[in-house]
Amino acid sequence: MKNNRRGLFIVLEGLDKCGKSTQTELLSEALEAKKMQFPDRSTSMGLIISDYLKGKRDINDQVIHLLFSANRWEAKNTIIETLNKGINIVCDRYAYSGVAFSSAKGLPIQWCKQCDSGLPKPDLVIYLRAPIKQLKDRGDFGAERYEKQEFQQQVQEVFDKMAQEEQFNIINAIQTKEEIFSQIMELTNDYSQNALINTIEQLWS
Ligand code: DGP
Repeated sequence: MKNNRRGLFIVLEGLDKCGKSTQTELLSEALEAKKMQFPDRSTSMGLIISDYLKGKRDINDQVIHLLFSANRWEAKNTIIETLNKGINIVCDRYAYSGVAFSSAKGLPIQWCKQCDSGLPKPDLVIYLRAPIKQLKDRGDFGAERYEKQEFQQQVQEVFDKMAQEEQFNIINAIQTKEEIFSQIMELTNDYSQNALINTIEQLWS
């Protein structure tokens, strides 16, 4: 999937503990892709976001959304340059998480989208979907600010709505990691063989 065309930009989305990170790891290895993750907690903005998520500091809803968004904007050039070098990107969360989590807190969807409007648009968005009832017992669910069953239910409603509007590819996240991965590979191969991969489009603009 390298040749002389630009790389593919693939985003994995879903609720906390849905298995995105494992699948991002597997897919980026399979595609020899650059692995990315938002929030990127390694930048100075990412460190503030991380403290917020861990409950070490409080920040109002609009300000934290703008920080999450800025954390994506600071990666814009890296995304474009990587794709233009013919390298694929597999990304754990992107602007769709911004809309789902911030609008579940009551911020207007349009306002949330506007902050990320103009970022590079992914070629494929894969939504790992599972009922929160089946995710809440995984790992250390509850360790971070948003990991509460009722809140995640609201986040899921926004993801489900966006899945239709934005043509997400939905995969049932209640399967073995091998089953999920094989479905992700099938989607990716299909897209890579059949889609016209032209210039990088802009998100929501
Ligand atoms: P993790 O993917 O485990 O690093 O967790 C990141 C958390 O932050 C997760 O609960 C989703 C949430 N999140 C990601 N992007 C945004 C955003 O733009 N706005 C808000 N409010 N939350 C976000």
